[in-house]
Amino acid sequence: MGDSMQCLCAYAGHTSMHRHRPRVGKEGQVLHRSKRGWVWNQFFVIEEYTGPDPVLVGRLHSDVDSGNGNIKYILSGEGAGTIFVIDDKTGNIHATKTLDREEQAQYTLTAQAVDRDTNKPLEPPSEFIVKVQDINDNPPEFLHGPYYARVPEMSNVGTSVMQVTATDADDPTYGNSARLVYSILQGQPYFSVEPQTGIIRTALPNMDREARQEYDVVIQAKDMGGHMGGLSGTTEVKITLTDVNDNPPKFPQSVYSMSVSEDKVEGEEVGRLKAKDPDMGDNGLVNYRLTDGDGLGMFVLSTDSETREAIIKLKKRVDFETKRSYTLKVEGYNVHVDPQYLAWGPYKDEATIKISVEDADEPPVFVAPSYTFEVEENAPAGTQVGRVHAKDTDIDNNPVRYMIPRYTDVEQFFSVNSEDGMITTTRPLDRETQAWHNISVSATEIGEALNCKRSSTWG
Ligand SMILES: [Ca+2]
Ligand SMILES: [Ca+2]
Ligand SMILES: [Ca+2]
Ligand SMILES: [Ca+2]
Repeated sequence: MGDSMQCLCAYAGHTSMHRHRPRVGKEGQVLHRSKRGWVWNQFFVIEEYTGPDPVLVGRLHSDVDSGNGNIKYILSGEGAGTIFVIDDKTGNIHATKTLDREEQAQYTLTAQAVDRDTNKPLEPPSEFIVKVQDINDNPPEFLHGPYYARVPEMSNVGTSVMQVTATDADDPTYGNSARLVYSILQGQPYFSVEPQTGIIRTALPNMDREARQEYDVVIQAKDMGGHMGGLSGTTEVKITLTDVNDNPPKFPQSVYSMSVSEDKVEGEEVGRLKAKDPDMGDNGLVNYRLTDGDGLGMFVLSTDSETREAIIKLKKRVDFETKRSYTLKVEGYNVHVDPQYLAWGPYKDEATIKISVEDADEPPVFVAPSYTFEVEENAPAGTQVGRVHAKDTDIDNNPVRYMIPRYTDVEQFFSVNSEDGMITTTRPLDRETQAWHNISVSATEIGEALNCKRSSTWG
């Protein structure tokens, strides 16, 4: 066997379509043995081929084969005898199964030509590779979707929200089967996606969380460079706008009317008001302070930590007869202001509170807290002892009626004129028996249940 005879050739089957494959005559691919080894040593089989007959992968041929059947071609290696079968006479290699490149992209096999009778090698064994040629049979997939992303409201157009990435199981090194282009199917005009990178960006200025907080965006990845006929996959991206402080507090009314009765004591609640702020958390937190008004000394302001209302309370008791109305100016302001949105401020609002003082029906008051009268012993019944006097302090100035409660003068030594308060004896008194009589007189406003008792002491 001279060198010129040492040529084992192989011819490729019809389904091989690799564009880099050198053309060798009309037969197609051939494995050609030279002195230094196989000139090229790859077969190509297209994946997922589902024709009626087994695919002809290629053909081994030795130059020493004269066609009389003396040569036996032997195939060994990955898939030999199962996936790849060889006709040992003709050297034809067929694939018996459908191949999936994404499962196994290539097979390493060994070709041999031996003498059919002696089994002596006519050629040294040589390795070659069957490459499974890609077709675009895998759509892009977003393995990590659905996605959740957050971006501050009012972000500038083009602010990056997040990057989504799809994977494609097809061959990235060959053709466009795995060349992906991203597009946005849902979510315009608010958001956009960069076709090459999958980076989602804001696309509209002044997106306002207080108007709308959630966006359901759908991103598509398409292979074949996004062209017609490509396969595609989609994913959902839930985008939430996060809050910034872009709303100043606002009192719903500019003037609030409240009233307080003069009989209320210090610390009593007079009224509440609340400024609205649609922002969230600290951005919507409103504090209050009294800034002005003639009621500054009479009222105090506190804040209900739960309802965030301003509470006006009495600092001192008010008196209807002295002053009947007060004014307060209340400011509601954001504690946490974002310097970026200062121009939309000021982040405060002012309201006026008008507080009217209500007249309370106060009981009549005796002119003196106590009275001391004298009367001689043995003075006849009906002797005038003295006069007590109580006044209604209210504006109405109702008439007052007097009486002596029975328990303060059990033996009824005295009587009082119910209209003018004159106290008289009912019988002569005996100093040696009792030198002092302590009695009480009550004064009652006509038509009211209020009364006031003042003791009248007589000795
Ligand atoms: Ca594929
Ligand atoms: Ca693909
Ligand atoms: Ca705010
Ligand atoms: Ca906001």
